[in-house]
Amino acid sequence: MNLKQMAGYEAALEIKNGQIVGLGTGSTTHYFIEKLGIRIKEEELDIMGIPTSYQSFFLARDSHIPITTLDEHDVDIAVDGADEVDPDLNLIKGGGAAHTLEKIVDYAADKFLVIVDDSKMVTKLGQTPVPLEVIPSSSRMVLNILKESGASPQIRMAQMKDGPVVTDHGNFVIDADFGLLEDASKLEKELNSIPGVVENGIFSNVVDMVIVGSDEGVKKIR
Ligand code: ABF
Repeated sequence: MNLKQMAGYEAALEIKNGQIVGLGTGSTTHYFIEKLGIRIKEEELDIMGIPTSYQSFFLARDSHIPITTLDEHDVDIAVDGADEVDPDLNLIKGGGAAHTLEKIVDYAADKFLVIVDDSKMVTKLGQTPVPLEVIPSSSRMVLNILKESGASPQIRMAQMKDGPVVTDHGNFVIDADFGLLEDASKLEKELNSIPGVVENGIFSNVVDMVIVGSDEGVKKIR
């Protein structure tokens, strides 16, 4: 079992019968969703999932997890991946371009559980750029504002470099390198005040537990 799989499978064991579960996006949550589907079938559990992307929607459907929406249900627990986790359990997310809906579902949950391998644990956020989902027509203005603030921003391009990455909501993603973040919570609020920014990938003061897969086994940090 690889480290992401260890974390994902352990998180699936945290889910209780009757819960409404936020289903995160990415390769680590892939294992979580897969295992949750197996548990629902084998233990005949009454659990429903709220996907955070088309990717997790399709995976949940293939895993036979009944699906619901935020319109119909509150979220008991959300399980999601991350690109960076700091010692205070603040996050950078959005490497998968799904952070807007992830943030809506994860922040709505009574309990938010993050699953990562130990390469994601950092002493300070900012080793990777901060992703911002932006309205396409605003992207030049947003780039200018970010540059003026001292960041190095760029529009995320698709792997074939033949066009920008487009989110599930039809928007672009700007990756803004701020260097190491001195005050992640402040930056999270400031970035969302730029016109055209839909949501940024800093998740501060919201995580209840991190499950880390490592060579020494699974660790739970609260
Ligand atoms: C999503 O997937 C993102 O918010 C985060 O950027 C990424 C984590 O990816 P992985 O689990 O594939 O490493 O949760």
